[in-house]
Amino acid sequence: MSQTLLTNATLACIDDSSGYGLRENAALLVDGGRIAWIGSTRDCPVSSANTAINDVEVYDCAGKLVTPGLIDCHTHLVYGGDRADEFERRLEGASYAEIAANGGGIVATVMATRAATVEQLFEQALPRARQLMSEGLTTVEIKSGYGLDSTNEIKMLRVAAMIENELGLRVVKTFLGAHALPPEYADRSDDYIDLVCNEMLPAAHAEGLVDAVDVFIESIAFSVEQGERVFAAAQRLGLPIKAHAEQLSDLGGAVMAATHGAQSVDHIEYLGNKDVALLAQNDCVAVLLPGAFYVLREQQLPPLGALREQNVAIALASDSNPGSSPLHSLLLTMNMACTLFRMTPTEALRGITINAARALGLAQQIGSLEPGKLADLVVWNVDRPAMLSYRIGMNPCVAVMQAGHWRKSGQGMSA
Ligand code: DI6
Ligand code: FE
Repeated sequence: MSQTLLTNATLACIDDSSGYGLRENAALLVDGGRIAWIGSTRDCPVSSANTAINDVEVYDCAGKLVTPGLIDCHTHLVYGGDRADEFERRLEGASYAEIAANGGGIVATVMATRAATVEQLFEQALPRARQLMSEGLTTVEIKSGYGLDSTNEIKMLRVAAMIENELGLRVVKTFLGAHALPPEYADRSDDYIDLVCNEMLPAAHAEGLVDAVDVFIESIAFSVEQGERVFAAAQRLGLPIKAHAEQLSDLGGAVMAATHGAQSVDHIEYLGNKDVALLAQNDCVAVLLPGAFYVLREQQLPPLGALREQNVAIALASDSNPGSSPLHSLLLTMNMACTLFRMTPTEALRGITINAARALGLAQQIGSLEPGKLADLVVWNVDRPAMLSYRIGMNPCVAVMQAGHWRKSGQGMSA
């Protein structure tokens, strides 16, 4: 396999420090799909003069910023229909409860998802994935959770696998059967959890479609005890677990998930400062989702000070979904995290690279620029990382490499 050498780059390596890991006038050698060497351009092990001999493609980055490929570690990218009508009705004065009572809300998306074929769901999800990819996305997590029965949860996860094949994007598939109570189980939530544990999850797992298991623990969804039962079923199958927790109230879901070894707890606006230490002790990543906070016009801020004090890894994600976060941009997610949560641009970039990789259990492979890791990287037409969080509605992505292959030809780059 041929090698690729990037020269004259401003690398944000996102190394073990808490910073960007910046290296100016740097070079990076890719070999066999992985990063083989990083150093200064002056010390390159190969140069443009001997490319013919070494079969090396050389790209002169001319000072541009190079970051790891971006990772969206929490999305609901596959679903039928949309909820623009609800958005409109709410702005005309209808309450969320009225809309839900008339068959709206999450149940509306469940009905539209059940009614759609695999092909229709795929066609609808592709532009969403492509939009995220246009801003340097190389890995995305996609959850089920709008099927709420075996057939339809499996259908959603199949679509996630099809997206991976079609786009060459790395897709992590998460089973979220316990997202909401389907209407046919109204007032029988324990029976539904039995179905999730004994039928739906084992069936999806048997098809090889489950990389992790998530549960929505909230008064409008499932209790801590019900979440614990789903986690036990996941762990019997050897699957990693994670939770949507403390989004709207403090039920204790994040603490329960962390003490059971969850990879991440997501949302956590209502998590108390005193409970943050448990996340640290259990190496559990805090995934913050500013898109949902923005759309729902939430006031309760996540416990950022305590997360920093306890050195909890903080990841950021789009939570892309048709209801609470119809967001398809990690750059805007970073800006929202800075503006709404007062995260720093450094934390924001670490949140969609190394800490997102940790939230998916993939930090040995991706999330930073280090020799040995997969060569997932993005070339940006900016000179320093804060530009990515600071500007709104500007996409400076010029080239993306996924596992050593250029995805988009390098406009503005000299080869
Ligand atoms: N939390 C959310 O914000 C979304 N799901 C979840 O567990 C909402 C999903 C939707 O409204 O469709
Ligand atoms: Fe979510």
